Amino acid sequence: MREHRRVWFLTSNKGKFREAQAVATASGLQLQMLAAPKIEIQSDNLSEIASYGAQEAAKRLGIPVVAEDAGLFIRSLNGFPGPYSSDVFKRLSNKGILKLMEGVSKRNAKFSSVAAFCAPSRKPRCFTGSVFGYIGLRPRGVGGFGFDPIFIPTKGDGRTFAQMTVREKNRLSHRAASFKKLSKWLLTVQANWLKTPLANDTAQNQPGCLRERLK
Ligand code: ITT
Repeated sequence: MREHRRVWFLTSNKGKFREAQAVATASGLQLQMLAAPKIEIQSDNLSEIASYGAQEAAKRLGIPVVAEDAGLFIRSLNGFPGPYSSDVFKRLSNKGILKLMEGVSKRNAKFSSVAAFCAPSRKPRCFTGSVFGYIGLRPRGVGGFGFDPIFIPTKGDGRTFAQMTVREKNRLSHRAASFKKLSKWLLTVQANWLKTPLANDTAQNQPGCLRERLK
């Protein structure tokens, strides 16, 4: 039965996948990366974005899928960039965020993650995780991805996420929290879905074919 404890995670973000995979593996669940961006709706709600992405992919692929939406919420910027984090990072990067924060002393921020699971013809199920911290004065570290070099978790030791290993970041992170909950739920409450033949066991469910069906 163990070999069926696997599920596809639809994401184009390798850093995200690495972190989620480490958490899921520790719980006994194997995540497989389906390297395509999730199908996104315009919304200011992470749960809506993650749910839609998972539901739409499960419908098109005919197999259970996990999708995640995450964002950085900066208090002094009224929660910006929040659900728009992906686009904002591409346009402004960390330098742009630090510029917006010039002269701002209250630098509190949080990362949130919503991991959504959806099986075909079912309603999606969401799991949330958050981590509180603050925005540093300059980028530090080369690990992780995205806003990691400027985010310092309150419960850490003063280092940014980018100065931590994946294991260290996973002790504190929003993503570790959401994927821990999702893995536990999948392996207990929804164990039946994991008994279905694995998506990549059949020819039409090789990653290349799955990606084609998402287009
Ligand atoms: P997929 O949609 O393909 O999963 P993505 O990178 O576009 O990948 P999101 O839509 O969830 O993922 O975008 C969230 C963005 O917020 C992400 O691209 C990063 O720039 C940032 N972000 C989210 N979680 C982060 C983390 O743990 N560390 C640093 N930046 C993070």
